[in-house]
Amino acid sequence: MQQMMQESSRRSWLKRSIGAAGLSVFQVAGPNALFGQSGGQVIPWLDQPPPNPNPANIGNLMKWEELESWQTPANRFFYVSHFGVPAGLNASDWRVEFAGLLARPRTLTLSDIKAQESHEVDFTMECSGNTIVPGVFFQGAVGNARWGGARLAPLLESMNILDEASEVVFWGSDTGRITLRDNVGITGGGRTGTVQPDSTGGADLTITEQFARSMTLKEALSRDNLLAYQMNGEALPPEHGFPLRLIAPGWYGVANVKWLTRIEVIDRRFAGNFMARDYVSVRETQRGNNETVWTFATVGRDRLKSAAAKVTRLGGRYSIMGAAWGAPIASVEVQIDGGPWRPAILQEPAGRPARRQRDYSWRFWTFDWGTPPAGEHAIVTRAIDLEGNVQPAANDPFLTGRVTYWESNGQVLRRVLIP
Ligand SMILES: Nc1nc2c(c(=O)[nH]1)N[C@H]1C(S)=C(S)[C@@H](COP(=O)(O)O)O[C@H]1N2
Ligand SMILES: [Mo]
Repeated sequence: MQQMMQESSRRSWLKRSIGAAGLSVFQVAGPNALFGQSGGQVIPWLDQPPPNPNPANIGNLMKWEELESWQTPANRFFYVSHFGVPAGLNASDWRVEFAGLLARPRTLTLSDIKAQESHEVDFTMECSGNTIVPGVFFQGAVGNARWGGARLAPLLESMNILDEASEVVFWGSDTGRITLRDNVGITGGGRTGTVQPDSTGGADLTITEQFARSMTLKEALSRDNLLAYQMNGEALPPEHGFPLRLIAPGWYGVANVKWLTRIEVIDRRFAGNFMARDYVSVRETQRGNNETVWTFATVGRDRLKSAAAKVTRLGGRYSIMGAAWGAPIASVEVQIDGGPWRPAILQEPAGRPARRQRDYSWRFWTFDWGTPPAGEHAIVTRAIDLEGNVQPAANDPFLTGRVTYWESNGQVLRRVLIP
């Protein structure tokens, strides 16, 4: 992910966007009943995202102009696999070990998990690396699927969680080499680590680390968390965690550990690579008299967000369509060329299930733009959740205080040229 932003610099982006502007209107026409439209010609955004900078580990990034279905087909759902897809995934001998502070720990097969009562949750998953630079850059690492599996909480509880337990670690089977700077201790590299002197007179330690993420025990025991083996009613595809993954609705993608092999209950904070070094939001804040305080927070729960997906033209009239997610959505508003905020209409597309205990899936919305004047226009949207929280402006001090790009849920500005 680090690499993703470096290579997606503003400058290289701008070059490409000038090229894209020359295209003017292209034809991505087709029926679009989903957004309450019978058809229409899609006007491509002037600000196109850069190509996927890391195709080995990131794929199927959504093209917003092509957003058509409320449920994202599994074979078009983005994936982020930091260490690639593990080789030799096999359902028949898959085991998930429950370990640590449990009085009656067990190791379960996939059949054991499937023998539990099955549940489904519609959950829009977004990678917290999805990032905006106002007006220029937006990534398509977001999708909505119906995940199916067994509830985690009753399984954990059946193994008698010990009193001192406070945290649960979810381990994937995938591993990668991780370098810790200046970290060589008295035992050197251990059995498998390698030690490399660095330029500052210290030494770097490189070890093989398993992908892992943790939650507090209370968070892990949420009734919504699933040990999932299904995506949209089918077995999970390999790139999405086959045969078993954690689905933690309401959390950013990184918490949803794929290729799950071990669930460990511990009595302290877990500080693995993806909790404490990567996927850490760093912010600079001012306190009192020019005192600068840096804060560090691991990426956690989803944040309220919306984006325009596309502008379409039908019979001389223009519409804007998009999505809102990250929290239960109350409304979405659209601002054009810095004018007043105006309400969009929330859609209830066919195929959307009756409301369940908590809604974790995106809402689509439409906005009747009428007949805007020819020329370039800027479109900004903001979502408002059921508690009245408003998606922050891109220049909100909370967002601009950050020096990392994680959890960029600021209002997204898109540019379009009306011919
Ligand atoms: N084991 C494992 N789980 C993982 C990852 C990973 O690299 N390894 N990537 C995480 C990240 S950063 C994201 S955004 C989501 C993406 O889920 P998907 O690939 O099914 O879309 O998976 C998460 N779970
Ligand atoms: Mo991610």
